[in-house]
Amino acid sequence: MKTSVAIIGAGPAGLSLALLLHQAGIPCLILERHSRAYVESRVRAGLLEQNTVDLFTELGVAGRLRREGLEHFGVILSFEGERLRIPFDELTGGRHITIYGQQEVVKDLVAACLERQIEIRFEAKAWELHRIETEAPYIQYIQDGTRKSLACDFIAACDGFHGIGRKFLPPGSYIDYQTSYPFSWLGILAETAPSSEELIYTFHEEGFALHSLRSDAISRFYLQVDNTEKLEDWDDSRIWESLEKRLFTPGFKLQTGRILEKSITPVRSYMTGTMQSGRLFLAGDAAHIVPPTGGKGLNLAVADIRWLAKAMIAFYKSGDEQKLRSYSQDCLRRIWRVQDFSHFMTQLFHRIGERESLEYRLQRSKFDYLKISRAYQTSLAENYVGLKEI
Ligand code: FAS
Ligand code: PHB
Repeated sequence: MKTSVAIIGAGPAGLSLALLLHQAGIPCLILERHSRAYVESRVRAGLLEQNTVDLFTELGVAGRLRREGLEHFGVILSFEGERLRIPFDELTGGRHITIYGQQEVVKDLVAACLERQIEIRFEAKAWELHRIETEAPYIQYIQDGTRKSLACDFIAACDGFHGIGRKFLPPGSYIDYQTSYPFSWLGILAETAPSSEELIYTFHEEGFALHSLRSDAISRFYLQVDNTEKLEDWDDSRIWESLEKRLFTPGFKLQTGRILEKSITPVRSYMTGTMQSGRLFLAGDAAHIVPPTGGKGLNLAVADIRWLAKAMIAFYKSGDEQKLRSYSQDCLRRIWRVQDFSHFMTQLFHRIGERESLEYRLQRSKFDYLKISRAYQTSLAENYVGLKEI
């Protein structure tokens, strides 16, 4: 079996790449280790930058997103109960974000791929990559207990942080940058009306919390927890009590309800110094992880794909290999910017030091400066909604 571009992973990165290549008439095929039901049910991100929505619109897959997605023109930052609203649209010439669950994005992209006869082989686990330094690489994968091969011109490893793509970059060919924060995020999806029309990021001496939403009947919350904590340490009442405390401000009423889903995700930064070797290209979480505080993971994956699709299309249409050669540095400009912004938001809102520690004083100072500086608010706003170009 041969295709032009073999894509590993049916997440936002792999699916978007397949749709862009198909739109340009370039054959591709996706190998996905899990079932369709599994990938469409994973509850993860929810914040889409305008660039991401624009890409999905260009691909003709944004119909439901535009009907059901929630456009937000501002965000609320809170520090020990003091609220500050950042009006994105005023500060960035009208740019804004859309709240729409990642599982809904994946459902829309999978449906579009299947409608357009883009082949996705579910429950097909890529196992080994071969001859990536030649013009005829191939993937060995396992499906239905049988080892199979897929020959191709290019391998796009869109297989996430725990995928195999990174493992096949030549040892010593790249620098690993990484840091783990001393806390994780406990995320819940709750059957309750949002307690605020906009997202609220809050610093509290007990820890960070985030109020997000999915619809007028579903809310999404996150709590900072220690890395040693497990889901069983957090029953529903403890979760609601903590959210109540951390989101408190006079007049605020937290709406509670049935918790539909719970997960704990470590907060970390990771990235490789290069995202390619020969005919192997990495995109999305396969190449980088950012702290979720900036709501960037999915958006960064889609930003990589814009570059990768452009490079592959140039190769197939005119034999031009320049964009393939510059793929990593084209992506890395935005990735470093997003790493820095995500680190800034993480440092600002999570409990790191004790009260009156240096860390706490610096956090307090940042928030006080945000309150008085339009320039500082504009910097935060343009990074939060996503830079148009970088
Ligand atoms: P993905 O991980 O989404 O997709 C990779 C795909 O490759 C998966 O379907 C996997 O099954 C498949 N795969 C892996 N190995 C394979 C193999 N060997 N063969 C075949 N297929 C293989 N980002 C935010 O912005 N905000 C959030 O709140 C947020 N919360 C998150 C919570 C969790 C629990 C996790 C894990 C991530 C979260 N993220 C969040 C980040 C997340 O949204 C990612 O950035 C986004 O999924 C990246 O998309 P992809 O790069 O496509 O990777
Ligand atoms: C979400 O709604 O899942 C979400 C929103 C903003 C973030 C992280 C997650 O920074």
